[in-house]
Formats: sequence, C-alpha cells, structure tokens
Amino acid sequence: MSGQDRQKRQAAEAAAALVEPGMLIGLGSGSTAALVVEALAARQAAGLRIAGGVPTSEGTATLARRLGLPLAELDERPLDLAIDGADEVEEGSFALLKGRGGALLREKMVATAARRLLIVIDEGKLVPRLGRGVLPVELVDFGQRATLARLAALGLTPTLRQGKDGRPFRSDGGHLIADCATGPIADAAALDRALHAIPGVVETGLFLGLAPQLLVGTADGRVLTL
Ligand code: ABF
Repeated sequence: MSGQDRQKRQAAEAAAALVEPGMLIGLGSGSTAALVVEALAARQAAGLRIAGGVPTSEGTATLARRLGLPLAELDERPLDLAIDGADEVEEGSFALLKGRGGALLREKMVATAARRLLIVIDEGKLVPRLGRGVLPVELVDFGQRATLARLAALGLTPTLRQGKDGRPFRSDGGHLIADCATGPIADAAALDRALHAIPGVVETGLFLGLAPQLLVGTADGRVLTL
C-alpha cells in the first residue's frame, strides 16, 4: 500500500468511527469515500445499525450493496452526516474543489442536504489556493460548443472529458464534463457565480460555504481533525 493510500485509509476509518447508530448518511464517491464505505461495513459487521446510506454515484451504490449496507433515497429528510472525499481543499477557507471522479452533481446535492459534512483527504490535497488541477464543470449536451466557448471567455481552458471507450464521458445523470484549467482561483465565489450564469452549465466542482469538517491523513500516520 502506498503512503498516500495509508493516509486515506486512516482518515476514512476515523470518519467511519464518527457514525452513530440510526444515522442517515451521505456516501461519497472516489477511492477515499470507498474506503469509508468499507470501514462502515466493518462497523456494521460489529453491530452498528445505520438508518441508511444515500450514495452519490452508481459506483458507490454498487459497492455499498455488495457490502450489505442499507441504501436510502435523497428525499425531504436532511441527512445526519455526509462523508466524501475531495480533489483539493483550500487551507484557511476550507473551500473544496471536487468532481474529478465525475459525480459532482450528486455529491453537491448530498453535501448540501446534510446537517454536517465530513471531508476525508490525505494531506497532499491541502492547497493554498484552489486550481492546482482542473476544475470539473458539468454541462448539458445541447449547445455544448457554445457552452465551452463561454467557459473559455471566462478565461478558463476547458477540455471535454473523454471516457475509456474514447467517447465523451457521461456523468451518472447523462451529462458531459468539461475539465477546466483555471490557474490559482483568487475568487472562487465569483467564478462559481459566473459559471452558474451560463445556462448550459448544470453544476460546478466548486463546493463553497459548506463549513466542512476535515479529516486529514498525514504522512506520519496521524489523522488531523480541522
Ligand atoms: C470524490 O472523489 C470527488 O469529488 C473527487 O473528485 C474524488 C476524490 O477521489 P479520491 O478520493 O480517489 O482522490 O470525492
């Protein structure tokens, strides 16, 4: 196991340890969130009973089903807790950049439906400013070239994500994703507003103002709670 994988696993186990009986839980996507699902299944085997897990992707739903966790729909009830990973976390503000796994829309719906959001990362994901890597933006098919041009007009460099089959990647909702090189993002809220003002944009990977609690796995084997 790589050092980064060990950090992810330690932080994921610390997150699963915070789950209490009867909770309705948002289940994130990505490799770190998958480790949380595995740790929750281990706790269930030891007797923990949750009300249900709301999966943020078909991949997470499949994993949770295979491990025997009860699944639930996102409905009018608030979730007690959502646990997810992230691609980048801005130090200081705890603004998040997410969605490189392609599940950003459902992840944002679940994160915003939760009373409490836990973000589980390895320390390599802490950045002074978001934008070290690409920002995913989910788009509808219709007018995609026009939408990409409008992203470029904002100063971004968008690339339509390709699937392993060489065809455009599709989110679970059937949408396209533009991965946008941004450079360091000085004003994430302004960028998010500008992106949402483009009608063909469904959602962005900027998760702002959610006041997440962070669980950060470190190289020396600790898990920091921030
Ligand atoms: C989800 O999974 C996404 O928002 C993010 O894109 C990705 C992080 O994956 P990993 O935990 O594999 O680095 O949390």
